[in-house]
Amino acid sequence: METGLYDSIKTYLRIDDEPRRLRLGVSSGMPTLTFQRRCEMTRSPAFACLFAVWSLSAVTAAPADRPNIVVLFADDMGYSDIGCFGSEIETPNLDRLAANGLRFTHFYNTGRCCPSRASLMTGLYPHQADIGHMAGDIGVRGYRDRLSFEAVTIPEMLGPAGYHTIMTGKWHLGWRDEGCPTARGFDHFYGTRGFVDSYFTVVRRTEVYLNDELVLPITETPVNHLHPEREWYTTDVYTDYALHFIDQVREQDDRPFFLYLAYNAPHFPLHAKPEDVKKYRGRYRDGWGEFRRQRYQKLVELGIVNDNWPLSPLDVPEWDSLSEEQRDDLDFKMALFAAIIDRLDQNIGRVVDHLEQMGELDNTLLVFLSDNGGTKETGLLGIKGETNTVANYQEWGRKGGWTSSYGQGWANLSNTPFRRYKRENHEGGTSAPFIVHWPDGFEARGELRDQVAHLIDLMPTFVDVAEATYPTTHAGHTIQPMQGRSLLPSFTSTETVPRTLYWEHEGNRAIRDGDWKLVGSRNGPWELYNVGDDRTELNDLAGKKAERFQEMKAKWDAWAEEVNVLTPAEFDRTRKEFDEARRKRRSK
Ligand SMILES: [Ca+2]
Repeated sequence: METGLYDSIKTYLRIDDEPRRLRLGVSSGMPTLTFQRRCEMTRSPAFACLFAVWSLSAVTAAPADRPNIVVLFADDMGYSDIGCFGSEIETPNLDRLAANGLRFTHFYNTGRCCPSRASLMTGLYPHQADIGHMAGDIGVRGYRDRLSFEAVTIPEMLGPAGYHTIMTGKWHLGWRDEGCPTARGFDHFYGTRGFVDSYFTVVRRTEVYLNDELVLPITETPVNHLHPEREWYTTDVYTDYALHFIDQVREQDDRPFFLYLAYNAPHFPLHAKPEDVKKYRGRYRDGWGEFRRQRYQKLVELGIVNDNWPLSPLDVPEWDSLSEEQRDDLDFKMALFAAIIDRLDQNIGRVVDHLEQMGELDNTLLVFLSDNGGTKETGLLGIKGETNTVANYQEWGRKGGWTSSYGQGWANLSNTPFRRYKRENHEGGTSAPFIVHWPDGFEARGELRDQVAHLIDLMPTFVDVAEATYPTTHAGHTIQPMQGRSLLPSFTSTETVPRTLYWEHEGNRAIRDGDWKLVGSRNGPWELYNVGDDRTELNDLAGKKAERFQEMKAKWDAWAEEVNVLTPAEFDRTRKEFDEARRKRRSK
């Protein structure tokens, strides 16, 4: 990196260490005013322009004992990939959180990166938040390249309630200034506005921002500006900045903070640190079938999976049918994947230790979850599995982009005991391990909760615990109502309440209504399961329960119309027309 840019970032960090907000006329119990002077914090003229108008926002003085809120988000990690959800991968820090908190066994995401992030952030279904597909614009409601302005984000809700708002990691909900994290409520941001396709380098569309300043353009040798002596590795550096921002806001005042730490781990490519890989190399030589059986057994013993739900059949060739060379290669790929999760857990340990040292761990509501299940986007042997092998690891081990992954067999293991994968709406695609830790908030320790829950529930939960108000209007827009329900009652009760949830992504679709689930894959027929009896979706009752089938399909159709779901054919046509129109405009 150029010395000039590095110096300016160091200066930027120093400037940023000063209080960012000036507070005016704080008086107990009365609304008060703050103004932000972000324009003074940057040397970028464009940025200065953008924030040249001081923004006024009402901040309600609130009780001092409201908890900090921390969301730890994993990417492309399956239901059973951590120890407290049945995995052989070592995750002592997450296991400790589970032992001192709760694990939800029926928590759902949307099955894909962008839609899950949109639902989490807004409390809406993805299409309502304009992220029905990925963060790419096709010019119609439901499918834009940034979050809807008829939605508020969690930080836009918590900021006016007096919370500091911090994000580090992968946003993937808008590249442009109007849709970026700082435009959508975050006071502090370090990370990428787009996706992340490399842990060691910065590739196209993964450029790194510190607040609104581009601090790491595309580069093979990114610098960790907080700790230049340490190697830049996403999982580590996202944590470094999260802790930095926490310290920064705590130097300012005692107000609670919201931290959204969106890790890219363990999403491919298989970028792992050598010291972590060492722990796992050679451990997976018994193959995916054996590890699926072991995880299933552990899930049953933990009480997470009911032994009335059989383990779904292996979805890939038997391990023994592979050549010795392939098995060795796949052992190595899974060791890399396990090492990435191990590193993720180590970093979660850093966050927990930091909160503990601050004396704030007990009054922090901390949740951990994943955005979608394990992925088979990668073929049986993983992306470029035939060419990127153990033998030439030095060539691809740090190469960005779609260069390596663990393959469908190990994804089948990640989603144990369920069927199907990321992008799909069967249980393997949409079931997340969900941990809640909040010692001051509830007395239960190490308990399980079987209530059906979804990403849309986080917004109402946080409204509840922050004693905040979910707005009906925001920045001149009417705001859509929250779609979920607060999880707060389930922290202290095992009582289950029937509910109805919906999914759609790329023609994959589902509705869960009580214990019944109607689900279909793109271009495939609807399947009907009683997931109370058969959560692994093995006994399709579509031909036997005609009335229930019709009733649920009608509900899904009505929902799809309400939230502007496009069929795959409509989506393709709309995108083509939009792209053509844009090309014409640009060529004029
Ligand atoms: Ca993902």
